[in-house]
Amino acid sequence: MLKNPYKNQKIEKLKSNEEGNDSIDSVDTRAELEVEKDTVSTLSTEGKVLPEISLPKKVDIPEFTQIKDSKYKARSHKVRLEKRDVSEELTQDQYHERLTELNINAENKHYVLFFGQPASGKTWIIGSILHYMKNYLEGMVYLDAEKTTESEEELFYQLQDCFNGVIGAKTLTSTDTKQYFELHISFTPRDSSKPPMNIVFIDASGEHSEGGFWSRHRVDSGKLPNYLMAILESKVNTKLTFVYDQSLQDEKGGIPQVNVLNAVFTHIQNIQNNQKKFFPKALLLSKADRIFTNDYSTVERNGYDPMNYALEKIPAFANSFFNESPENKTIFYRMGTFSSNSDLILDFDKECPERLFRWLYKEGTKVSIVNEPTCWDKFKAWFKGESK
Ligand SMILES: Nc1nc2c(ncn2[C@@H]2O[C@H](COP(=O)(O)OP(=O)(O)OP(=O)(O)O)[C@@H](O)[C@H]2O)c(=O)[nH]1
Ligand SMILES: [Mg+2]
Repeated sequence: MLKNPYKNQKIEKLKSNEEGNDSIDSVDTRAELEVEKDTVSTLSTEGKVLPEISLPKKVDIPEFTQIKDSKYKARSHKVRLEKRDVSEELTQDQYHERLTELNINAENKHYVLFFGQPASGKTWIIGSILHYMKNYLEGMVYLDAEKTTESEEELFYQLQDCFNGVIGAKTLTSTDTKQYFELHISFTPRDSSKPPMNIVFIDASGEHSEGGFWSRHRVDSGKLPNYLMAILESKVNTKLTFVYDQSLQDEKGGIPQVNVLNAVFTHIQNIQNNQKKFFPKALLLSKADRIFTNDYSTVERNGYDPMNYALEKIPAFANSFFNESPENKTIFYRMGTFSSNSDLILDFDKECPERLFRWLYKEGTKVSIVNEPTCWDKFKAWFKGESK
């Protein structure tokens, strides 16, 4: 049998390397060890003498120094988180760490947070905008797997399956109170004159919005969870959406929807005042297909204007919301036709997801994704008798 004169030497080196390294390094080292084991066992099981094999090349000593150098680490062995566990609040150190991490390259990060009661439609709204981006937007859109946990990747494909009408797609369930999802989406417009945008959709459970409302019967209530606070207090660009679903009945003994929105809005005001900053905001009147079928008379009475509708339905929230800034937006948010039998979208309607995306892009990059006609274009159009 062919003897490997460097075998023990190499295993010793690898072992010491493994002891002194962090988990990612250890994975790399283990992978390297397995390669070594394979090679040796193949040789020994065959039991042949193969003089031509140039073994010294395979176990070349300089390889060890390469393993130590991070430049040469195999990227495919990077360990991914299974999920972002928020069953417990971040400790002071974790919070600090998280803030620091968020603040790196903060000006190029665009976070979008969705607040609203459980079952108000937050996850589906995220799904609809992702479906719009993937299928209709002119540009390259992908989930940045490097920054994504396994359960986020799963949710991303699950959402797409729902909107693509995949038969047997896993049904979307209420967002777990013990975890939250960050969907890191990279968008590069086809029009190279428009800036690319890295946009992160935060899907948190409605219970975490509810937690913002103080109640003597709920332990630790009256504050937002600190994993969300870290985003709000960091320097990343953050846009906020408040989701109101008129079809949800306030439960007896539960927190009325308008109180949840109000409580979150108040926390946001405190952060804005403390840090002298302003978050762009939108109020999404969700499940607008239901609004139009079940509450049409109110819509009609308010001249089909979502702002007037909100002022009539939830004045305690809407009044402050619209008086805070004329830039605060609202929309009757619909995404298509839903089956009345199951959680199935029969026809996708891109209008609202498109409007939401355009607003997010404009707020984030200060550039409109659509080319607005210039005065000259308008003049030419007028001259040709076209209306622009
Ligand atoms: N008709 C109709 N139903 C919708 C619409 N959007 C969501 N739904 C339904 O509303 C239910 C709740 O939606 P989710 O997106 O899971 O609600 P959520 O706000 O994420 O809830 P939590 O994760 O519990 O906080 C789902 O069963 C959806 O099918 C809509 O635009 N129209
Ligand atoms: Mg959800």
